[in-house]
Amino acid sequence: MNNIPLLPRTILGCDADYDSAETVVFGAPFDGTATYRPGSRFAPAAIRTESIGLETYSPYQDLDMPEDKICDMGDLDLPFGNTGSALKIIRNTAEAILKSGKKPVMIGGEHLVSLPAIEAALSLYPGLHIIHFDAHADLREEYIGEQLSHSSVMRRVYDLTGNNRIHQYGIRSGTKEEFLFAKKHTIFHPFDLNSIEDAVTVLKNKKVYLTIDLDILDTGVFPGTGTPEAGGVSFMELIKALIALKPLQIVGADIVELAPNYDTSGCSTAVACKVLRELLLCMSV
Ligand SMILES: [Mn+2]
Repeated sequence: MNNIPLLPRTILGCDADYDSAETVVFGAPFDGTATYRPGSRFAPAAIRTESIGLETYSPYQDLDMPEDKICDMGDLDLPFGNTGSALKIIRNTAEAILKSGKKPVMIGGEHLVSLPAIEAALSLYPGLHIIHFDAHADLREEYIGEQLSHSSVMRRVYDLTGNNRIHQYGIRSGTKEEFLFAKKHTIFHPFDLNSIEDAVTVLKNKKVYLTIDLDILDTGVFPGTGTPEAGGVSFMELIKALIALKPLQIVGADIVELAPNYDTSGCSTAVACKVLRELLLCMSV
């Protein structure tokens, strides 16, 4: 049947086939360890739908989304009640994408989904550094006895990388112990993105994984999230920081913690979708 108009089924029109793609987008709709308000499991589907309304052209980068470089795999089917199994599925997916020479871009989900994706990237690139945008330090040793929690995700990454391999930006919430830990063990840039050029300088010629917890944004810009924290960065500050990172060798990335149903205006989902477009353009064009 010809000439029947159909809406795109893929995010931002990313309909390259897997074999020819350089970047592979997939959703990880899991929110099983959310410490406060769950709902980020609905983010990948919401972003995919929202992307129908977003231009594929970025005036910030003067670039159009490429038609032949990005594949949208769809969303993983994850068992919400079994954190270990869910993380294993994500790890296997990210590892398969990386091993085929492609860059995974994951849409969470809560922030714990970043752990298996980073594990997969570390298995291929042992010297990997991590850039972490977030309102929260995520450096708790455990949360109510659980070591696998979205509030512990960067501590678990630290267990794998050791000192000075996690570059944290925008952090404005955590325990006193987490802030002390960060000052001692991570490369810590609290509150804002003003010193993003430091990461660009330090990480030149190194492999980098970028994890973006969208709650780094101010609550006025991005209220649709599980653990909102006032005092965040603006949308343009985030976009400028992403563009600043473009010279780096980013081997994988994620955006996490959109919980679309807490912002009934839909604006948070629109913001997330636009951040994703700029991220994909930075990584693929
Ligand atoms: Mn956070």
